Amino acid sequence: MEPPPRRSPKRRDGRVILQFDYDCFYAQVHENKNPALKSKPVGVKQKNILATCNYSARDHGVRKLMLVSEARKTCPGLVLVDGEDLTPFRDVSKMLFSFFRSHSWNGKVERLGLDEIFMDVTDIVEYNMTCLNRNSLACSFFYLSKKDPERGFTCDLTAIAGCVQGRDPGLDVDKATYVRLLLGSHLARYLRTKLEADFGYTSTCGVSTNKLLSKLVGAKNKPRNQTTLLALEDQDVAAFMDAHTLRSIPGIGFRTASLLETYMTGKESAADSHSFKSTVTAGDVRSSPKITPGTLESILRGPGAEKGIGSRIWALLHGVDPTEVKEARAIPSQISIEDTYGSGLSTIPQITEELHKLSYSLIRRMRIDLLAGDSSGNRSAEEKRWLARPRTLRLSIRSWHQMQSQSYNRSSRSGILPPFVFDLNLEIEHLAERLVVEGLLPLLRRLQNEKGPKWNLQLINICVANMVLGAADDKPGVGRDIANMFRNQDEALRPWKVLPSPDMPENDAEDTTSGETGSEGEWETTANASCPQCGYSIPLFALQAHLRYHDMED
Ligand code: DCP
Ligand code: MG
Ligand code: MG
Repeated sequence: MEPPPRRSPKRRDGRVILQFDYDCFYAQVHENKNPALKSKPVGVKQKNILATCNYSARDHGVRKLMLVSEARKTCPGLVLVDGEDLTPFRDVSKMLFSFFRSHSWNGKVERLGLDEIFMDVTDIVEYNMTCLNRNSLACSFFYLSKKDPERGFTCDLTAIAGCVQGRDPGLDVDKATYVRLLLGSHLARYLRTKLEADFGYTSTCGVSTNKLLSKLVGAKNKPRNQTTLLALEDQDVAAFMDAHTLRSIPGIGFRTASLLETYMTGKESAADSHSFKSTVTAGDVRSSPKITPGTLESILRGPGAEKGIGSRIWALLHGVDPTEVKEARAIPSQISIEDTYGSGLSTIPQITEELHKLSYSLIRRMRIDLLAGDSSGNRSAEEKRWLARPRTLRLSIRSWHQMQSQSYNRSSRSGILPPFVFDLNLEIEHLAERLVVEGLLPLLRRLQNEKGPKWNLQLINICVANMVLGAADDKPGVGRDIANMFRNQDEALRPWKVLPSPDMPENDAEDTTSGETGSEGEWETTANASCPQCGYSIPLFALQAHLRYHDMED
């Protein structure tokens, strides 16, 4: 019988993909709010762990996800700021996403989590290839618009901008892949510099021909830097990939890595992702004669495994990733607002008050995200239009006894969103009050049947979903208004732009989770739980913040 094929998968290197990752993101959000922090080592705390820390703290040996107690010992001068309330991180993330989106021609700008952006800039780069002046590369002009020849920047195209990984064969303007990456590197530098100048955020970027390679290479030089992968031939890509351990390859999760490592070494690997130390490299697996796409398929087969996983992993090991950068969705699929309550909410007046605050934020957010209007804000209420109207209102809660029984699923109830919330002639304050009485309290009562008479709410999330595009509104205008909506979002979120706000204390008043409360001790259990979403083993006290991080990724 024929041996199964071990052919290298086919590479497509016609694209230019940029991957941006903001440096120590949560820490930068705090630093921009309070610039005095910039010169100090800063750790962002969620309960007893550090979600992240700035680079000054990293220079002192502090690491992401370190226990606060350990970080304090490592760096006694560490300034701790609270990271429980994700709202500011989400708002900044959205504002920066709009910045990248506004520079895209093809709309292919994808946000991964809160601090990563993929951008497919192939079309911009190809247009600029047609405009290259080979005789004066050192003073080239990079066009950012086809229509407006003055929109762009000057750059020196005799060399790649930033760091280079791989083998640089030197400039050859006839090598299309090289020229594409060269142009991509200058565009990346321009965008990073502008992001920093306009919004105060530093970032790191990877430049390559697919999402996998740009993400991997971007991590090579951090922070405030960028790296272009020059791997123009199959063997160059293989050489780059080979050094990576399996678990460090995006797209190879804990389950896949652990099954492959067991197969390769013959030893059982750790049962949970936290204690799993990846030692087998992509090169070990790729060059093993017993590995083919077929064998990978049978090793990785099992409950929940996707069909074709063998070929997909085989491709990843070779640095091949055909997945597209998804086009940015103009209309969000849902809008949700939540808060957590460290000491628990137990009475109906307390809960009603919080529901009122959340409803106010939700309606405000709906008006920012879903309303079309001109960016000058001159339109009257009658002239504004809803680009989409959500149909469903959902109330979700998490309460104490759920945490103790280690059942982390939220309880939620949904109903029809009362149409009065779309009334633009009424004040948000008034609409929020009605929404509590007519929409949310009835949903809460339905949840009470399940919970029994006593409340102890740790988290409330209210959400509108099930968007119906411009149904009752002026449909032909919707497409045109989407561009305006992006601008409106930028305007509305501008308050987050690098302005120190002396009247906003470090522990934001809206953040009800940071107070020292009677129930605090109950968080300080040493038990670990496994995250139901990613399998990551995490101390119980940190699980709530970790779950909220996943919620943000949606
Ligand atoms: N985050 C979190 N919990 C995790 C991972 C991340 O809360 N398990 C949050 C905190 C980070 C942000 O997400 O600030 C972005 O994650 P990154 O891994 O990109 O880390 P940073 O941006 O903080 O640092 P780096 O400079 O290494 O990118
Ligand atoms: Mg980051
Ligand atoms: Mg990141």
